[in-house]
Parts: sequence; structure tokens; C-alpha cells
Amino acid sequence: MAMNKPLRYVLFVLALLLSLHFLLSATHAPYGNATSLSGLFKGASTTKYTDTAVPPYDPITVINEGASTGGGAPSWTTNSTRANATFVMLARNSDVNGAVQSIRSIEDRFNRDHNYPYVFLNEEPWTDEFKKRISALSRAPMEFGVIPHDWWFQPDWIDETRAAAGRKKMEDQGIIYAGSVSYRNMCRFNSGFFFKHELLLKYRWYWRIEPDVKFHCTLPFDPFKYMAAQGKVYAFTIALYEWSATIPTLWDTVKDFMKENPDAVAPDNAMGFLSENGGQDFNMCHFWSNFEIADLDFWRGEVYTKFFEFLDKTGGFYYERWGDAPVHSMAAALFLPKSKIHFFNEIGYEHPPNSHCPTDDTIWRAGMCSCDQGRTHDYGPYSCQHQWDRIFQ
Ligand SMILES: Nc1nc2c(ncn2[C@@H]2O[C@H](COP(=O)(O)OP(=O)(O)O)[C@@H](O)[C@H]2O)c(=O)[nH]1
Ligand SMILES: *[C@@H]1O[C@H](CO)[C@@H](O)[C@H](O)[C@H]1NC(C)=O
Ligand SMILES: *[C@@H]1O[C@H](CO)[C@@H](O)[C@H](O)[C@H]1NC(C)=O
Ligand SMILES: *[C@@H]1O[C@H](CO)[C@@H](O)[C@H](O)[C@H]1NC(C)=O
Ligand SMILES: [Mg+2]
Repeated sequence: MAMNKPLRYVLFVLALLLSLHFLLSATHAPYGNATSLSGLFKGASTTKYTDTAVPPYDPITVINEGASTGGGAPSWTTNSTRANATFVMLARNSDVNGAVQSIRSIEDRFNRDHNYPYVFLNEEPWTDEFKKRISALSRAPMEFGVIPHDWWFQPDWIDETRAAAGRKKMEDQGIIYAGSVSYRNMCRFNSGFFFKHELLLKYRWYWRIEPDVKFHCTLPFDPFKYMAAQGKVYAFTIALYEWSATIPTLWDTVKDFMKENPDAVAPDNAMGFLSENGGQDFNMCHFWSNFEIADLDFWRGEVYTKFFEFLDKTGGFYYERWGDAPVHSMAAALFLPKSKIHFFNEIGYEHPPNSHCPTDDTIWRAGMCSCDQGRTHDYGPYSCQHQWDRIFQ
């Protein structure tokens, strides 16, 4: 029997829709979920996966160190106002891919819920390419600054013959960045100048980020507000040993400074982190400064200003290869009470080749951390976490 034309047409369209439905169900899970009949009926009776071994996360019990902020949840877990804070990244235009990766990571794990601003610093003008690639990544305000010439380049009063001999000696010892002048410029800038940059003057707090780093855990709190509320000044995630060949005379210089400025040294400081013998020798322990959350006003203050000038005039940033990590670490450990320095266990962080991953399962689960706890740097052979822990025992 012959079908009439309209009926044949309707059946054809129906067949087409049905095959489209099966195709989409098979290839697109959410589509399948939204339309499958079993999904409609199953919902209520499906047993949800629960892991009873892991208790629900309470950020307050994990991070609160005793200070009370009055009734209710403390301000670093609630309160939608931002702290007076910014991210800061020093980079070259050629670092763009690594910078994109780092910003993507901090946005995913923290900043997409906060929109803290970013400041990017460079001794050369930023390319349009860099600004375009970076500013696409976040709704947060971003500023791209250039570093004043004298805050970056080797000063004229440095004896270049002596500096070159220092570089050569270090190269012979096989030290990383031994022959690099630009690395020394970078270390001196990070030690004594970044916090004076005009783009940073309007902020109190900063979080330093480098290209090619990763943040492994979602943060259920605001570390800037935590710092402010708890009266912290300097925070780290990784503590490790410095190459002694890069800083042969740094500790003696620091000891000279302390002799001349005994009032600068804080009571109840963290000397025990830096030294095994009450300050006679430096044990090479320092905070890894590629990650820092800290108070810019500490670096801008009278004590640190005097300290940096004292170090700088020896030329050690160029005759040797003083890193901003030991310089910042010594200042924080000596000029602050140890209670103002904080270890952010919750912040899973990776700067190759080291990473910090929270070993506490509660924190690791709550942060949805992507890092391998077994590979955390914390108590590995190159770590100074023991030296940190012992000063609180
Ligand atoms: N603008 C600029 N940034 C630099 C230069 N050298 C290093 N940096 C930045 O300084 C930071 C530390 O440098 P990096 O090469 O990561 O040193 P490492 O972490 O000690 O291996 C990173 O944020 C780099 O992007 C430079 O010559 N110019
Ligand atoms: C599909 O539905 C189940 C529960 O019915 C849900 O757990 C799952 O997340 C859904 N998948 C997608 C991709 O939406
Ligand atoms: C919210 O946080 C800001 C900045 O830290 C602070 O000044 C303000 O007092 C806080 N407000 C409340 C209600 O906690
Ligand atoms: C933020 O901090 C800086 C440095 O301490 C200060 O000069 C500025 O007034 C502060 N801004 C606000 C809004 O509190
Ligand atoms: Mg680096």
C-alpha cells in the first residue's frame, strides 16, 4: 500500500531525530544524562559514593593558630572584600608561555573567585604579544610595568674586573647561573627594589609568582587575609639549602650588620632556622623565594632598607652571586619574631624541580590537590623543614 507523501516525510524526519539522539547519547555524556529515561527514574535511588574515612574539611581547625577574630567564621574564610594585595611577576617577554601557564594555574586554584590584581615587571618594555596573551586569562586588573634602569643593571661602581673573576671562579665550580650577569641583576632587584616600584606602592601585600610554576590545590581561604588577620609578615611553602659557593661572605656581612645594628634583631627571632650554633655559622637554610606571600611594608621599612644598603655596598650581589632567597630569608628570620613567619601547608606549589604537597589527607582532599603526596619536598634530603619545625619545639 502506498503511503501518501506527507506521512512519508514525517516518518523520515522522525527516523532522523531518533538516530541523532542515539548518536548524541553515545558521544556526549551530559546530553545522555539529561535525556535518558533511566536517568530520570534512577536519580533518587542511586547511592552516592562517600568516603567515611575522610572527615569533612573544616578550614578553621586546620589553619587557625589560636587567634580569635570574635564571633563567627574568621574574615579570611568569609568576607568578599579583597585585601590590599596583588600578585607580582617578574618576567621576560620570552617567558610568555610559562607565564600563561602560571596565571592559568593560580586563576583555577584561587583567583577566579577573588580577582586580585596582577603586576608584571620587566627591565624591557612589554610586547603587545605578552600583554595580549596574559590579559586574556583573567578578569582581574593587570598592570605591566618597566623597571627603572638603575634598579636593574650592574652599577658603575662595581669593579667589573673583579666581578668577571668572581663569575669565572663560580663557573669553574659548576654552579648554576655562575656566569650570568642578568641573573645577578634579577637577584639584586628582587632583594632591594621590586617593592619600591611605583605599580606596587599602592599595595600592602604581594604574592610572588614566576613563569612555569603550578598551584596544586584549590584554596578554601584567602591567604592575604589570613596574613593580615594573624599578624604575619612573611610566608613560604618550601625551605631548602643554598649553594654555599654562591654566598661565601654573605653571612659574615650579615653578622657585621647585626653588630652595628643590634636593635634591628628581633627578640624571639628565627635564628635557630638559619644556624646550628647560635648564629656563628649559617647552615644554608632559607625560604625558596620564587614563592612568597609577604608584607611589602616590611621590605620598605627602615630596618630592611638599611640592611639592603649595607649588603649592596659590598658588591656581593656581583662579586659573588647572592640570591634574593637567602637575603630575604635572613632578614625575615632575624628582624621578625618567628611567630610572624608562616608556612602555608595548604598551598600545593611546584617550581621545578621541587614541589610542596600537603601530606595531611584532610587538607589534600579538601583542596582537591593534584600533586603526589609521596613526592613532596617537605622532609626530603634537600629540605630545611626540620630546621623550621625545631624552633617551635
Ligand atoms: N625581566 C627579566 N626577568 C628575569 C630575568 N632573569 C630572570 N627573570 C625572572 O626572574 C625570576 C627568576 O628567574 P628564574 O630564571 O626562574 O630563576 P630560578 O628560579 O632561580 O631558576 C623569574 O620570574 C624570571 O622570569 C631577566 O633577565 N629579565
Ligand atoms: C550524570 O548523572 C549522574 C547522576 O545521575 C551524575 O552523577 C553525573 O555527574 C552526570 N554526568 C554528567 C556528565 O553530567
Ligand atoms: C572584610 O575584609 C576587609 C579587608 O581584609 C576588612 O577591612 C573588613 O573589616 C572585613 N569586613 C568584615 C565584615 O569582616
Ligand atoms: C594599601 O597599602 C599601602 C601600603 O601600606 C597603603 O599606602 C595604602 O594606603 C593601602 N590602601 C588601602 C586602600 O588601604
Ligand atoms: Mg624560577
